[in-house]
Amino acid sequence: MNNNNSNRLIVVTNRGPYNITEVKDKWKFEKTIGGLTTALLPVLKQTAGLWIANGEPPGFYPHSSGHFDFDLRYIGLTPEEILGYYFGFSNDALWPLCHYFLGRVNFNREQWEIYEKVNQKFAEVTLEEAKPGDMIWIHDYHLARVPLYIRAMQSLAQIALFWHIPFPSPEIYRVLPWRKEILQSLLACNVIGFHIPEYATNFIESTIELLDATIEEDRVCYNGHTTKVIARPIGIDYATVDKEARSRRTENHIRQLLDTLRGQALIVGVERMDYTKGVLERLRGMERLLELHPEWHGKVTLFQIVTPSRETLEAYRAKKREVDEIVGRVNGRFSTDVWTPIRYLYRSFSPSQLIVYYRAADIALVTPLRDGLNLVAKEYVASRIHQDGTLILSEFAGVRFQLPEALMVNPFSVDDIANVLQQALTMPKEEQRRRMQDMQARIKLQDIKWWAQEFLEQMTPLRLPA
Ligand code: GDG
Repeated sequence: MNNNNSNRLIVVTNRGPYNITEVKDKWKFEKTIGGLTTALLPVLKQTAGLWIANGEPPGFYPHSSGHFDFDLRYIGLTPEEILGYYFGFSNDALWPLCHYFLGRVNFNREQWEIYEKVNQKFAEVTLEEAKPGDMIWIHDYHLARVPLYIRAMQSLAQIALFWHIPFPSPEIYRVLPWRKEILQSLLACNVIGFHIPEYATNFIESTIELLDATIEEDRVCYNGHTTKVIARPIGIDYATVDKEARSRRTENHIRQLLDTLRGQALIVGVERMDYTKGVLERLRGMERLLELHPEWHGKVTLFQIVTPSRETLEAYRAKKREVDEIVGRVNGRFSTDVWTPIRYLYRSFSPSQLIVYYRAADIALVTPLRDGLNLVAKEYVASRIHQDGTLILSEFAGVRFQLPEALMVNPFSVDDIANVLQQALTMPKEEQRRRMQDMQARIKLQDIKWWAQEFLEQMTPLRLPA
């Protein structure tokens, strides 16, 4: 429980920042993987607040335990709850819907009811911890019903929510059977944030169309309450990435990696295994490049890192099988005694290992079919300490607005991917530098601290320490 008198930041997320296990009577804390953890850890460290999430073992882990600089409370959910709320309604309904994959959407009333129950549980735990004046910052589509439950129990609560994935156009959104319930809850927030103006506009238009809400400047008015809607793309911890990219350890690992390539150009792709990330299409694009440009045979390698994700869902297991198959096909077609065009790494890496790949790669191929923002693109840019290298970026990633100097590609077009790869492989260093410098300047300025500050400023006098 919080005995501190000052107002504090309470972050509420589905997944916690650490996997906690007991090893020889001692707690072992292992960082979890994903965009949200990467982004929020530095914010929580700075504000010394409280992080509430689903996690095991349930309980309260005070910052005084010395493991981290903030308090942590884990809610233990049952396997049935996780199945219905997380794998079910969150990732088999909302996730595909918001990423415009209507064919993959699976609506199920039982899962919705479990989602409701779990969201209510999150709200109750949050109010057990929150004191008047604390700022409650909820994250993402897993917890869309939490604001309404909190508001019903605590009418003066300060509630913000950041939606990390796309908010689809009203035409897509209104397919959702519980479209009104989700919107009504989001409008119980004081502030709701999206990465880019397009998602904010989609949200506002949906509230007008489905709830008859009214708009006053950047606020949506509904049911006697107003909600401020803002668009701020999440940032990365630029300084930390930059420092790691310059370290001697990174330098040594890059040398070892490049030795294995003997002067070949290196392309890198990094993502969770997810059908939205366009890995399959990208591998086909690589295949097309090798068909169209035999001059690159033996001279270019794609390192495709894929982190296992949501393996309980058949859609994710099926995607992995397809990726395995195409890697085998392309390598079977083009490999020689001394060259393998695609090196496919299906496992997790540490952040510093990822930075080695970013720094070593001449090209980053970031081609999601739809992505809320995309942090990998930013991490690649931040790692380029010599200000060279080329970022190839999907037209359907939210981050395109912050990185317009990237080479844009239509990830659905295999030919476009091949052509843009050819353009990147032949881009003069001077042009690479011009583009990279501009991107770095923006990503450095609009880093994670900037994002958190911009968001928190909308709420209370709560500020990050300088
Ligand atoms: C959601 C939205 C939005 C990846 N593999 C490993 C690893 N990662 C890290 C990357 C990056 C993060 O995970 C992935 O972030 P993305 O933004 O690319 O994608 P999502 O996980 O889908 O994130 C997305 C984000 O939320 C933030 O709002 O940008 O649009 O979908 O940081 O480096 N990290 C480690 N090992 C790996 O193997 N340690």
